[in-house]
Amino acid sequence: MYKVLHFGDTHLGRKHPSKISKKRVESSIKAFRHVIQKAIQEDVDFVIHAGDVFDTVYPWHTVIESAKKELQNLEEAEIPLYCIRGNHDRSFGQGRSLKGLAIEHLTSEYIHLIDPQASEFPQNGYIDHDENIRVYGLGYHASRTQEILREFKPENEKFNILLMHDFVEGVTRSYSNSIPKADMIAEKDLQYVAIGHDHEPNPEQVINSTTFSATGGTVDYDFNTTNFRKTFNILEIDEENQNIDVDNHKVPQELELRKKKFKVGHSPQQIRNKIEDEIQEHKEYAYKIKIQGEISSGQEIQTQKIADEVEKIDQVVLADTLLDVKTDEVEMAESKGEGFNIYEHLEDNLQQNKLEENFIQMHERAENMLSNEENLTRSGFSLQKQARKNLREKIDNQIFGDIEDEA
Ligand SMILES: [Mn+2]
Repeated sequence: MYKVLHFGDTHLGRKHPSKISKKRVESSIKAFRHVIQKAIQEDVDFVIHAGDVFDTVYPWHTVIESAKKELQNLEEAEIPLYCIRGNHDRSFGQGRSLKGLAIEHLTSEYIHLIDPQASEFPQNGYIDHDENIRVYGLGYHASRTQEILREFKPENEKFNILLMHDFVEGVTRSYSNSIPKADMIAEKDLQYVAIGHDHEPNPEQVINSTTFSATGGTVDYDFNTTNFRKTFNILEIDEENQNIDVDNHKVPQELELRKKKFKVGHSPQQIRNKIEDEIQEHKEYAYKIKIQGEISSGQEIQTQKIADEVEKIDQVVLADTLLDVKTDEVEMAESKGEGFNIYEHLEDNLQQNKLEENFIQMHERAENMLSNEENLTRSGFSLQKQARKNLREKIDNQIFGDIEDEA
């Protein structure tokens, strides 16, 4: 029997939103600490991390130091960690060679970065934990992942675990046809597939005797629109009968984003009182306050005063006020603080005609492409020609239907 801890998408050093970057960075480290401490308490045999250890290849140097400190506790408990490179753990240097940076600072005999090039998988893509368990690791390889996995065939008598970092159709959310499919992976002789990349956790699934699990992240990534659970798994593996018990646990958050709606007419003080009533002592909060309703023309709502009043509460580190009000003449939507928010704009304006979901997906797709440095020009700010073309085609498809299928 083996006990294993599986987590991922820890995004250490995540700074967004910049107004509370320090709090956010601390919160990413606290979540990481919580999970590592659990591994030690539970005395697991080893830990697996499914990618995006760091949020960026250049985090604050204190972030790398903190990560090392937490991992040193793991090392002292003699618990090995097997991890892979997520899309946030990668960067490309001259000649398109892969550079490691932040993640490569994590060197110790107990930390194993399984990091094969696409062409090296599976030969250099695994580590034998011992004579019973083999851990395959495939980092983020963008559109190549599906093809790499199609060719892959584990040939051994061991209990095989695969760490991967991508969406998987049939298990996670999916935005494209080029992502690997769970059914295809389930044809291989794999017992457990640990999936990173999707920050929304998905309950484990057994397909053709392969257990798939995507735990999601340990911190709130976008800190704006989504509110996914933050989780990790503790696995109990019976390697002889190839049986796995998956126990999903919550990662507590000491910094929480809350959204709250108020009707027009509440005073800043009233809003503050309402919020004060619901906060807990040992936590910190960022509040997004939406004021909704109808106002007569000329009537003003003091968004900044509301934010200021709410920020007077000790545990509130950030408050933003958004207006969603109607007047007789024009519809207004004004935001204070961080400025224009595309998700909220889409949410507010597209609900009625059901385009909302489509537009959010398009935006997410563009954002995903922009977060992959392979798609970017030298400057690192804009998409290369080919990537632009791909994006345009995909968006065309989304708007006008799948043209290829009709041909
Ligand atoms: Mn991620």
